[in-house]
Amino acid sequence: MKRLWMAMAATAALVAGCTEKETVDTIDNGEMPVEVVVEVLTPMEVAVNEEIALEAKVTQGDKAVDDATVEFEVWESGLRDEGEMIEGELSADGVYTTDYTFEKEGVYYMYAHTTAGAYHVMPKHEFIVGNPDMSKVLEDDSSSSMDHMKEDENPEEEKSEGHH
Ligand SMILES: [Cu+2]
Repeated sequence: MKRLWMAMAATAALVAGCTEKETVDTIDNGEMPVEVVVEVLTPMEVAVNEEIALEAKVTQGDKAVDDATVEFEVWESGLRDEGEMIEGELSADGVYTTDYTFEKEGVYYMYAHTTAGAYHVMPKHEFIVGNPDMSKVLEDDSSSSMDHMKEDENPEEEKSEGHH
């Protein structure tokens, strides 16, 4: 079981889904738009009952993006319906932050829903909070879709994320 979680953790930081808007940019200007990249800076292993910073850095090419909107969606594995959505504030060049405290040990997931211009990018991140009993962690079957997006047309793609 532990090994499975480690494998999942390795893929968790990768960018997932939500690419439908990117095509908008290619119309008319004839050049390939520069991709927006969102990197979650918060470590995967965090302490329980300790205030930490949820943090993501937004760049486009070699430029920091300071006018993006970053919403951190955080939920305990298997309990996405009970998750919360917190907007990050610009705290440094291209870096969006909010304080957060995990009050219970467990495995958690986060999407850093990031909108920058015509782009929507939402990297997924996994947290191991404290020392959870892995045998009691619920499986997380949430997809990369959310209500502001259409359903994933290709659910298989999400499962294989990280294997390219
Ligand atoms: Cu999103």
